[in-house]
Amino acid sequence: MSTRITLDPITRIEGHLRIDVEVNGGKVSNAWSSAQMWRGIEVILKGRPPEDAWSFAQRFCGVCTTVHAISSIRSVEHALKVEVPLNAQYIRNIMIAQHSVQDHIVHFYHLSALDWVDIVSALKADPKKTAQVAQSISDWPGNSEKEFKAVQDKLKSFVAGGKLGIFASGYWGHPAMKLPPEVNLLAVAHYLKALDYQRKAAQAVAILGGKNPHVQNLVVGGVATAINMENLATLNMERLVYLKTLMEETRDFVQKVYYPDMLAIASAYKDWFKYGAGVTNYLAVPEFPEDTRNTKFALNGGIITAGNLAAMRPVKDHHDEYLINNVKESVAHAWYEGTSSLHPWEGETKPNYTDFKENEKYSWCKAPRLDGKPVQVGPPAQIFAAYAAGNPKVKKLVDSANSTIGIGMKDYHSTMGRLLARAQRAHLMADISLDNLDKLIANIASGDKVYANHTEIPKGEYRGVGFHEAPRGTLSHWIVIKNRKIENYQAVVPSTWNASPRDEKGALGPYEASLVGNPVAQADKPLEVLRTVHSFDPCIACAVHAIDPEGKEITKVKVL
Ligand code: NFE
Ligand code: MG
Repeated sequence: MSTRITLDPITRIEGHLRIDVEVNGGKVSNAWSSAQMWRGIEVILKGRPPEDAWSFAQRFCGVCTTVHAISSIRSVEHALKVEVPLNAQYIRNIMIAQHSVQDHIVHFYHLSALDWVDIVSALKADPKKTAQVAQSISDWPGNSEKEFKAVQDKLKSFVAGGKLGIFASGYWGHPAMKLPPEVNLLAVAHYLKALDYQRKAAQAVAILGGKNPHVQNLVVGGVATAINMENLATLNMERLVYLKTLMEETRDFVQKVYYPDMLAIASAYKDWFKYGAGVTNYLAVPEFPEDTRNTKFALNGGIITAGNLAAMRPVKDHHDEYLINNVKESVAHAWYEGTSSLHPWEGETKPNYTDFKENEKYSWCKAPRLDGKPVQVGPPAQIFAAYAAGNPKVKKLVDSANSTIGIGMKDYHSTMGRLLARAQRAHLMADISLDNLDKLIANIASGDKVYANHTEIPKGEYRGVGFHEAPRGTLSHWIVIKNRKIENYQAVVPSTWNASPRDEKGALGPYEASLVGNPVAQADKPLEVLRTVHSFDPCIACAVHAIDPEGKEITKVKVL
């Protein structure tokens, strides 16, 4: 007999997501992903000046704010063939890398760790043994018995007072929770520490961007971060040194706390490398430009079909014609008029809400497809592309993790693979941030003080696309400019690719496909479903860019 479970809303994500699964014999046999909010910012952008687009577009989301500003400004620069001075590229690179560091720390500890870590079990831990475990996997100075004891005492007082607060109503004691009490206490302590370190990364973004979330320092053709080493200006030596200190602290947290914790959790839950593969076509674009025309990058991009790394098709730059020509968004099962599948430059956003109809329309999320196929985006795609291209830094990091855990590249097509690849990406981002800071300082020292190429929007018609490899994967903003105004604007966002509903051919989107085959031990506590959905780090504001529609009351499972 099959059981239908509706999880609505899924929590510990951004936005409003409903997931429906059918469970047969303790396994998921079918799944639907339904984005439950609509914003319509693509519509708001029409008719506005292209030079303002980035400032509106980054309001798609309050989580990955910087990324929409970057993609948007790149779309205008691409349309008008504007080069970006090196100082501006380095400043943008530091902002986006630090944004990723912040985003990945929050995802691991605050949004997904509690799917694997049993808070209540941490009460039974011996803090001394916890310190021994922690010190055996990392030399981070914060891992002391005193620290772990203090966290446990705090937790005990919460529980004694009946106030678990943010930790209330979790699936504590669930049979799928497997960590020993000592590791659970370690993770709870780091959960709390992570709050401080994510803030430091956000501060680094704000130093350069003027504000976080939502940076203020972009202009078409560069940045508006004035460089003046002699006087007090936006960016002087004092600010650069402070930035470096913050970025070194977060690097140490990522590499000596987050990364070892990730390896420990992956080793304890090795069975989760078997579940959650779903769509094994992947896309990543290259990121962290090192020239003025977006043709040379620190991290590789590529297209992988049916999980075949050996046949990876590199995406060498942000002008890749195959990629530009082969993206389409289907609305066959999405709450928009018609059943079309359109290229983003011809894309339409005409809402048509019908309520949840599983065989017809059931989501606000469009279904992007590459060459007609569903594609998974996100950290595994970037790790696969860079690994297959032989990127030495990526290979070294990944090979070492694989030998520690006892896995191979094929294991990354999974729920745990997604978490591991994200931690690897965070590890790389922490170094890339500091590397770009060194490059910025060296470039300024060489006498280059240019931070923008002044750009006027010309008359006529132009089309552009701005690619960016965001924390959740490949982001693209598509713009059509006509007579100095935005004629059309479409964003195809990482969570749109991954949260997408079925397309006109009935092919499941990545969330949906990844759930099929997942175990579910207790239908009223579908922890395993959450593990897989959370592994993508969903962001529905991005995916649908909310008016909450008046949803009908449905059978709900309360989830943490
Ligand atoms: Ni709103 Fe986002 C990222 C973008 S969505 S979080 O990363 O773009 O997937
Ligand atoms: Mg869109």
